[in-house]
Amino acid sequence: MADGSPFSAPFPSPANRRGAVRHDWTRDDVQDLLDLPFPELLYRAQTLHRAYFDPTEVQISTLLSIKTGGCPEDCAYCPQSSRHEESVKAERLMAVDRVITEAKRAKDAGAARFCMGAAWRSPKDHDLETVCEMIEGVKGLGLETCVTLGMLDTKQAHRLRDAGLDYYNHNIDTSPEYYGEIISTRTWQDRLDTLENVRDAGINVCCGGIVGMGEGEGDRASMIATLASMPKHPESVPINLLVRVAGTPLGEADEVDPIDFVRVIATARITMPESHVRLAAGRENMNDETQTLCFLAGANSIFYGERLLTTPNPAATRDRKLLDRLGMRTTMVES
Ligand code: SAM
Ligand code: DTB
Ligand code: SF4
Repeated sequence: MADGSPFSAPFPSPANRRGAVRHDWTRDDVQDLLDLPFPELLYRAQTLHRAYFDPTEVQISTLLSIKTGGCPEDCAYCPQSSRHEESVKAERLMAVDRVITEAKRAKDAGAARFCMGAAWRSPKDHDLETVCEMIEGVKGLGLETCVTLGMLDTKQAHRLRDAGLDYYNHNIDTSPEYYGEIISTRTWQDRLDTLENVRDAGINVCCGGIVGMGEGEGDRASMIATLASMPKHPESVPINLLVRVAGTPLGEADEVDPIDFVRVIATARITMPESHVRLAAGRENMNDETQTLCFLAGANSIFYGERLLTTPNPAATRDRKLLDRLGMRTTMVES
């Protein structure tokens, strides 16, 4: 909890937190939470949120696509896969100085973390060296660093750790049961292996999933149970609402009931109370009231800035206005 918050006093001190954090969540346990009456679910989520965080504070991360398009993988949701009809145009890996310029801009706009994404199955060794230069440069600005580069082996994870990387993003995306409907070019076990390599290298883990890919409610429970039963919970848990991009197999997926989406956020908050739960992709198509419910359900991180990787995100001015209306503030960066 940040020092100096006018709200510090009423929150329970760490000594007063109720119970140990659980790592044995089953799909049924999570389903029971998802099925709670909405007021009860939100009450539980808010109670835990307050025990661990200042509920008026939101962490902000800015994304940059450092290598766009031309990806050989077949993730059904992703506009960067070269296997889909209208995938985005493939570009080369960005130059280091351009990345640093973008990171400075993000810092000036108030971001605490700079996340760099590459449309790779896994990084090639010479590209990884360039990414390490980017990490060193971005860290030099006083920003936290995060990258998402696809699958990593142990050696690559250690190389990133040595470059000073703070977070690695690698999502499980959905439940183990539904996974095969979404991706065929890498296995569920491949995902878990990368996550383990990142964890073992001592890098913080950013791992979440996507809601709205045609999954059943049971899949949502199973996805959250998978995350919440990890021996150490991911430090950041991005919950993405599918951005439906025309030309991808999920371009015409059914809309998600906003209340159901808020339920997923609340369930992530309850099961992983120490983690930052990010209201990630999908805010561009969400009204202020739904986003507000997400914050009330325990979301305490957002992607900030006009673009995600290839798709639009709300303008920073709209986000500032909403946070001001709510009397909320962003986590400040030490510099
Ligand atoms: N290529 C790397 C990989 O897949 O691991 C890194 C980049 S990839 C774009 C990172 C994550 O973005 C995906 O795992 C997925 O969860 C999320 N994502 C991609 N397209 C999305 C979409 N249309 N809507 C919501 N989330 C999306
Ligand atoms: C995450 O969970 N969501 C971000 C980030 N991690 C890399 C990506 C969202 C991508 C949305 C589609 C796009 O802009 O291409
Ligand atoms: Fe490639 Fe990542 Fe998109 Fe999958 S999600 S197609 S691996 S960029």
